Parts: sequence; structure tokens; C-alpha cells
Amino acid sequence: MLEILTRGFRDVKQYLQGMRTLTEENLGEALKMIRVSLLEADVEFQVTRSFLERVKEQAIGEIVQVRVKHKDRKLSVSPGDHFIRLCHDELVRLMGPEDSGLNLKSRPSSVMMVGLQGSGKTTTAAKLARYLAKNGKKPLLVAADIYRPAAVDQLKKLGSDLGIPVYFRENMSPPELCRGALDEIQSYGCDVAIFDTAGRLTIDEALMDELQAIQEVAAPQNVLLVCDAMIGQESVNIARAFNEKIRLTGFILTKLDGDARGGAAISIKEATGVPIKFVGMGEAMDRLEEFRPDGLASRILGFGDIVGLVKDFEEVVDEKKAEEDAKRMLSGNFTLTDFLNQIKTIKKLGPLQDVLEKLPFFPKGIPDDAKVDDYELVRMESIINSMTPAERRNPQIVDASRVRRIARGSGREEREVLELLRKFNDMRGFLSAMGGGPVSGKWKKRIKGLRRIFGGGLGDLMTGEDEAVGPDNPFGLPPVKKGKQVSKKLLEKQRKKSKQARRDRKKTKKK
Ligand SMILES: Nc1nc2c(ncn2[C@@H]2O[C@H](COP(=O)(O)OP(=O)(O)OP(=O)(O)O)[C@@H](O)[C@H]2O)c(=O)[nH]1
Ligand SMILES: [Mg+2]
Repeated sequence: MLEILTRGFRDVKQYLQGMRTLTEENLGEALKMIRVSLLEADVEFQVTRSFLERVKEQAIGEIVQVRVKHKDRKLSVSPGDHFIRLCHDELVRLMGPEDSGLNLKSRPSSVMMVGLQGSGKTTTAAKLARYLAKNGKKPLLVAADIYRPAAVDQLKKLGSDLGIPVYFRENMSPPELCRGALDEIQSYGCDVAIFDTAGRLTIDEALMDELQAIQEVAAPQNVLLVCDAMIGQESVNIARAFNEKIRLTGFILTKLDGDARGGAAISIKEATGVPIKFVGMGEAMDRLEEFRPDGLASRILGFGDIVGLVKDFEEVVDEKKAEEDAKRMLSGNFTLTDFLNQIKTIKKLGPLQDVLEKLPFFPKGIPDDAKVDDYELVRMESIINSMTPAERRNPQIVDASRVRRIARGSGREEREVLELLRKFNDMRGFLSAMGGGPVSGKWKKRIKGLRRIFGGGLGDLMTGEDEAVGPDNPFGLPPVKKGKQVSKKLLEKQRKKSKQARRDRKKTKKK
């Protein structure tokens, strides 16, 4: 997501690398590069201009400061870092302040979803209901789109999948439906109503009249414009038009997962003064995130979004169990069943690409040619699923004939089974060493290096020069020698050995 901007900022950072000071000349060039990148990302013209002006203003201050400081002490941060930091802060200011809360004080309270056709209102209404239910609220979904025949069924289906009630009555107008839902909400045991309204292809009078009528009779405390991020700066015009007729309290930007540009995310708050509350990051019901300007700015600049990742983890991980698992793993008692559970947890976090983007290990951005293969997890899962419980507990017993059976059972190649076992053994050795458990020879040397790196904290990974950090070595760990790999030769030898053993057994039976 937002690759265009990330690439633009990465190029600027590279351009400034190695320059000792920010001069008017290189600053001018850097700003020009940013300008091109922002316009290419479809950021609104005015917003682009004010962004550049503010960054320039502050950067010129930096030039003076750099010169003054330079006389008595050496600078520890490069001008490139300074400049990117300024851009980061300015992006956060543009998109912020963080304001993802909804006004749900009154009982009952309500949220009206509005927006153009296909922007994601119905899907997002359901996602929001799920989100509120997770946060202790009791949402009631209201099917107030009576024009598209399938709209009511779509919401009913989403509601029933989530176990959230859906309110609908035949022969009622949308305003009557919304009012009716509030009047009857207690009988559903709910406390917040979410109105899913109809969309139109363009902003027309009839649509606005209907939304105003709903506002009059149901008085929702929250009016959220659901906006497709992929339409770029056009979102600004739509937002302004809606905001003139019905006062908006916030935006939800959907389909940010597929938005390479980012123009909507950057422009919409600055241009309208209305805050972005949530962002949609995929079609699935759990792909709704509270909007954090800092997280998005960090992601755009390639710093990762650790806070976002931790929030995702909290949602999918049972904390107590995770801690017990961690203890067991670090004591060297790490089994393939644990490995399988880890894989399942990672899968729950969403596409691997998303997870990687939130990590700060790729300060230069995830390399274009780095292939993120979600299917790898499915492959590993199928192999482990084809093992017996005893094999998962104690993979040492997996010999050549078992490898063959597991490969057949999982529909994978023997080579893949062996590769997984090798990776697992390496990981177990590593975890055991980290936890102070029994350390085999090859790990002893590395522990010192690891302590140094982890002792440095994430901050060290996020800035500074990162020769060691890259797609092959995302954690910047010291080089790791290849673990002992079962070669084809060895496999063949084992095969012959068990064949011979079978023959011997037959012979003794005959006797
Ligand atoms: N990738 C992605 N797809 C999304 C997201 N949000 C919604 N969609 C998809 O967008 C399409 C339209 O979503 P709907 O919720 O039906 O849109 P709507 O605004 O209710 O449409 P109308 O009722 O026709 O006005 C669906 O296929 C959704 O799955 C998102 O955050 N990411
Ligand atoms: Mg809809």
C-alpha cells in the first residue's frame, strides 16, 4: 500500500545520504523530488503546497542551526535524517491529530454511514459493529438501504455471520427505519445503532434530502463518510459536498490496502478539517483499524508501524497462553505443535506483506523484488498436519521412510519436508540459546552478538546505517552459518540402510 509515496521518500533519503549539510541547493532538490512524489500520489494541490512550504520553513531553520552547531560540535544525525524527520512530523500534523473515538455517550447512541455507491458502507457498517462489540458495546445494524434489492440481504448475512442483530421492516422509508430501530433498540438488548444507508453514483439532491431527513428524525451523534481511498484527491470534493449538506463527524477510508497512491489519506483531513476515524485494510471483517496518523506516516516513510502491529497481536493472541508458550520455547522444549501454532497466529494477523510493512526492519522499504509468499505458511501447515503426534513432539524420529510418508500425506515433496525439519531444528537451537537453555556449540558464539543487538533496542534498527538489515537478514543479526542439512546422499544412504534392514528381517523370519 502507498508504494508511490514510500518510494518517493526513499529516493529523497538516498539523495541526501552522504551530504554533510542541508544547503539551500540540496534542500531545493529534495523538495522538488517530494513535490513530484506527492502529486504522483494524487495528493491535492493545495495540500501539497502547504506541506512543502511548512517543511521548507522548518528545514531552513535547520540549515542555520546546523551551521551554528557545526562550529563547536559534530552533528550526530545526518541532514537526510533531519529532513525525513521533518517530513514525518508534517505528515502526522496533516493527517492528525489522532481522533478515532466515536461519541457513544448517550443511550442509545447511533452512527450513520454515508457515502457514494460501492464505497464500502455496508461492509464497513458490519466491521464497525464487530469492532464495537469487541469493545464492550452492543451494536444493532439497521438496513436503511431499501433501493438496491440485495442490500438488505447483504447486511443480514454479514450480521448473522458476526452474531449481530439486524433491524429491518418492510414498507418503511429509510428515516422511519432509523427512527424505528432507536425506538425498539432496547428489545434487542442493544445500545448503539449503526445505520447503513443507500449510496448513489454521484451526489444528487434526492440522496442528500434523504440523509437530511434521517438526521432530522434519528439525530445520529456520529455521521461517518465512507470513502474509497483509491479515488485519490476526488475524495476531497466528495467530502466537501457531503459536509456542506450534512455535518460529518468523521471519515472512514476504505480499500487502503489496495491504494498505491495515498492521496486521499493525506489530503482529506487537511482539506476539510474533519478527522479520519478508521481505515479499511481488506474485505474481511477484522480488517478495520483505528486511524493513527503517526502509524501511517511511519509506514509511508518506511519506518514500520510497531504500535499497529502490537494492536493486531493483542487481538489475535491469548496473552497468558503466549507467555507460557514463550517460556516453554525458550527452555528448549519447542515442538512442531508449537511451531504450527505460531504459523496459525501469523496467518491470523493478515497477509504477510501487511505484517512486514509494519516492521521497522526495512528502513529503505520492502525491496520491490522481495517476494512475500503467504502460501509458504500453508505449505508448512500441511506438512506438520501430516505428522503423527509423536513425530511433532520429537522430530528426531523422522527417518527417511517417515519423510516419504509425510510428503505423500501432505502432497509435498520430500525435499520440502526435510527443509522444514531443518528450519525447525535451527529455530529450536536458536530459541534455546536465547532463553539461556542448553546451548550447542554453534550458538555459543552468536549469543554475544545478539545481546548487543537486542540491547540496542528497536530505535537502533529504525535509524542509523543498516548494512546488516535486508530481506535476507531482516533482524540485522550476525551472519548465521547454514544448519546441518540432510543431503540427498545421506538420504539415499538411510534409504539403503532401511531396505537392508527389511531384507534382514525377512531372512530371519524365513529361518
Ligand atoms: N480491499 C478492500 N475491499 C473493501 C474494503 N471495504 C469494502 N470493500 C469491498 O468493496 C465492495 C463494496 O462494498 P459495499 O460495502 O457493498 O459498498 P457499499 O458502499 O455498501 O455499496 P452500495 O450499497 O452499493 O452503495 C465489496 O466488494 C467490499 O468487499 C476494504 O477496506 N478493502
Ligand atoms: Mg451498501
